[in-house]
Amino acid sequence: MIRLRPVAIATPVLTCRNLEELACLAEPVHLALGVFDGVHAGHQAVLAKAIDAAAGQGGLAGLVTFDPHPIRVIAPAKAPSSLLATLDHKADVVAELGIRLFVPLRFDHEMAAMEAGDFLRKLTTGDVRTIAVGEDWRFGHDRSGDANFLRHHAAGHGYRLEAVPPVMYQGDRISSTRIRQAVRDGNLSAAAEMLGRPYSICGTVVVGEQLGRKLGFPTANLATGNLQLPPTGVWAVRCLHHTHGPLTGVANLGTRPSLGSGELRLEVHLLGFSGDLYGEELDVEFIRHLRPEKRFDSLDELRNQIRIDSAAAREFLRNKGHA
Ligand code: RBF
Ligand code: MG
Repeated sequence: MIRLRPVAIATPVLTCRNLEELACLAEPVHLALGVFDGVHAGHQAVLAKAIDAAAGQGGLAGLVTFDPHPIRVIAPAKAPSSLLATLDHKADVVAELGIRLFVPLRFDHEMAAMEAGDFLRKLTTGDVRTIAVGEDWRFGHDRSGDANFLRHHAAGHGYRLEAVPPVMYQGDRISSTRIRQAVRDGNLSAAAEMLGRPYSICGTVVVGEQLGRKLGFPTANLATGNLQLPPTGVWAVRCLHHTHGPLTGVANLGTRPSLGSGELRLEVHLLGFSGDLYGEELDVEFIRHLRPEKRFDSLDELRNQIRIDSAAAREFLRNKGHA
C-alpha cells in the first residue's frame, strides 16, 4: 500500500483564500470539503471523487479546507494537542494527488457561527458541479449541515453530491485520531497503511549548535511545531527536499542526554550529503525505529554509535529499495 511520493509537482495549484475568491473563478469546480488532517486513505477516497469528476467533466478539482482546525476554535479543550500535517504540507500532498485548486478558509468565530445554509450558498455562488464529503462530515453552526442536507440542496444549487463511506483498516474506520495514536505509539507501519504513504514531518531546517559537525555527523535540525511526533530514539528516515530530491538519513528524536539534555529535538544526519539546508523545507519520513536514545560517557562512544546507526539505516533503507 505504501506509495512513494514524486518529488516535484509539475502542475501549478491555484489558491483561493476565501469564498469570495472562489466565487470569481471562471471554470467549473469539483470540490472536496473537509479538514483532512494527514490526508489519509479515507480523505483520499473523497478527494478522488472530485479529481475523477474534474477529469471526466472538465473543470478544476479543488479542496476546501479549514485553518486552524475547527475544533481549536469550537472546543479548544477537546482539540488534539498535535496534528499530522501543517497547512503547507496538506497543500503539497493534495497537489500530488491531483488537486488543482486549494481553498484554505480561515476558521474563526465568525465562520463557526455561520449557518449551514449560508455557508453552502456562498460556497456555490460560482459554478460548483460536484461536492464530495466523507458521509459523516458535519459543518455549519451547531454542526447542522451534513450529507443529507447537502443532498437535499444539490439540485437547487446545481451540484452533484458524493458522500463517501469511511475506508476501513483492520476492522475499524481510518481516522486522523487513530493515525495520531499509531504514530505516538510507534506503530509507523500501521500509520503508513492508513495514510497511504509513510508518516512524515515537514518542517523548516533551523540552526543548531554545530556540534554534530564537530562530531563528524552534521545534522539538519527540524522545527516540529505542534506536529505529532513518534517515540523518541534513532530512526532510519527518508527525506524529500524540493531540489535535492529523495535522500536517505538517520535521525535522532531526543534530548541528547550525552550532552546534558536539552529540549526535544529532531536532528537528521543525511547520508552521503553535504551542504547546508538552513531555512529550507525538509520532509522527513519515519521508516524504521533503530534504537532508543542513550546517554554515552564520551563523545567518542557517541560518535562510534552514530557510525553504527548510519550503517544500519543505510542497510535497512537499501533493502527496502529507498536508497
Ligand atoms: N545524543 C545522545 O545523547 N544519545 C544518543 O543516543 C544519540 N544518538 C544519536 C543518533 C544519531 C543518528 C544522531 C544524528 C544523533 C544522536 N545524538 C544522540 C545526538 C547528538 O548528540 C547530536 O546530534 C549532536 O550533539 C549535535 O547536536
Ligand atoms: Mg453554483
